Amino acid sequence: MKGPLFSIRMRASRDDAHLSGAERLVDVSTLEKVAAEMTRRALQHAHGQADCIRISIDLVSPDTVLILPLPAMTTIRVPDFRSGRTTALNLLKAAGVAMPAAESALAAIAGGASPSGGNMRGAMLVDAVTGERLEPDSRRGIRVSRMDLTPEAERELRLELEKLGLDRPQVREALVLSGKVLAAPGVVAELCWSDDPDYPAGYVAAPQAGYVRIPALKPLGDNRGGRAFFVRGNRLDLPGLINFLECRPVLFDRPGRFHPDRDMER
Ligand code: WAQ
Ligand code: MG
Repeated sequence: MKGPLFSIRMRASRDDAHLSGAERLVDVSTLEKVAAEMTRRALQHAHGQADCIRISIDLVSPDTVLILPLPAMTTIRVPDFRSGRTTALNLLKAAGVAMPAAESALAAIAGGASPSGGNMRGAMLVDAVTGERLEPDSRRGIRVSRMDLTPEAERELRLELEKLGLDRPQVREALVLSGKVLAAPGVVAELCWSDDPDYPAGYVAAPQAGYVRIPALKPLGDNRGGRAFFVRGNRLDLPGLINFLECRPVLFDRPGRFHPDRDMER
């Protein structure tokens, strides 16, 4: 990467409902290419073609960029999505999330976490002890932005993922997003699954466990998905946390460790 970094963000909607979004941090020589890729992606989304696509580009001030390694990654094999959800709840519990809080967040994602019953554009913020939802706008949620891989880290990551048969944009983007979420002050865990009806996988991420993939967290064909960030701490600075997640530029300069696949515990 040469010269100053730019944050480039895309969001696409149809009939005012969120369709897709993307966020990258790139140098000026890459901006046009990424803008074109984002446009194509918005037009080809599995939920349908967008009628509104917004792309914003902002210069990032170099002294605010945090440089981190990606989290470690594991896959836990599960026979079906119900076992996947049980596995997710157990991982959240191990990360310090109270079981009722984990269960209610999982149920919210499963049922469409926006007040309209649809998917949120961003993530829920959930109190890990009480289960209370803390995001100021529960339709929009918290949108994590301004994070990316360096080009070298991207090459290395793709080589490693390729060996595992996992070199897909969904996996790369989710790893990057979870890496930023785990670096946020007060976050103890994340739960996520895709909103793409053809993509049933999701993950739980936590500081100790890293990024734990779960190949099925919903039935195929289901177009609901979402994210919950679990937070705790008696002096939690909510505005500071939201500002970090939405605005602090974070670049990942190397992959984390890759642990062998495991089978779910019975
Ligand atoms: N910030 C906060 N929440 C987001 C963001 C973001 N930048 N992007 C998406 N979300 C929320 C939003 O509610 C989406 O509906 C939901 O997450 C799912 O987003 O095989 O593809 O982009 O290891 O559909 C995970 C498993 C795939 C990958 C996740 O998410 C694997 C995925 P999607
Ligand atoms: Mg999606």
